[in-house]
Amino acid sequence: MNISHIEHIGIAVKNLDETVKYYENVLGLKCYAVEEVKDQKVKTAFFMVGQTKIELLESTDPEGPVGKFIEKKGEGVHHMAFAVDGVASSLAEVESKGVQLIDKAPRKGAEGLNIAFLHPKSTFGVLTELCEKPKD
Ligand code: CMX
Repeated sequence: MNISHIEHIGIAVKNLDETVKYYENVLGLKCYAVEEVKDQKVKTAFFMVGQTKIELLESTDPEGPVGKFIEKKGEGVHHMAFAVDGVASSLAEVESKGVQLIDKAPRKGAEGLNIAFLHPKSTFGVLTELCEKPKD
């Protein structure tokens, strides 16, 4: 598998608007996009930090992945996403090495990326996302 960089860090928050204010007014970052990802039951806000993004995640449904995470663990770092060359081939490789997949095949995520998640139970506690820009 070829990881080029950390594409983004996902952070679960209770209130997107309030958290965006902190990132903008205290950290001096600029929110460049807000997007609802309906099938993931989240509203997201993005900031660029070098070549890595911060993705804030507010749940739109208490039964969604971020809603359940906040209920159990509270706000905080939710996942780490690596930019890879070939999500499908990377999935096949990590599965062959015994890692449990959440997504068996790439699917569409925020910003139109092809994404797939690895289960935190087999990645030493860090929910891990592999992603890449679709090749057009
Ligand atoms: N990081 C680390 N561990 C996590 C976790 C996270 N984000 N979310 C859940 N877990 C842990 C739970 O605490 C639990 O641990 P214990 O068994 O020790 O209590 C374990 O994983 C399994 O949890 P679960 O309750 O059985 O399963 P859930 O129904 O909570 O699902 C997960 C967990 C990771 C499979 C699910 O959240 C998932 O499929 N995530 C992928 C999709 C996603 O997170 N989407 C939101 C972001 C979308 C985006 O970026 O646009």
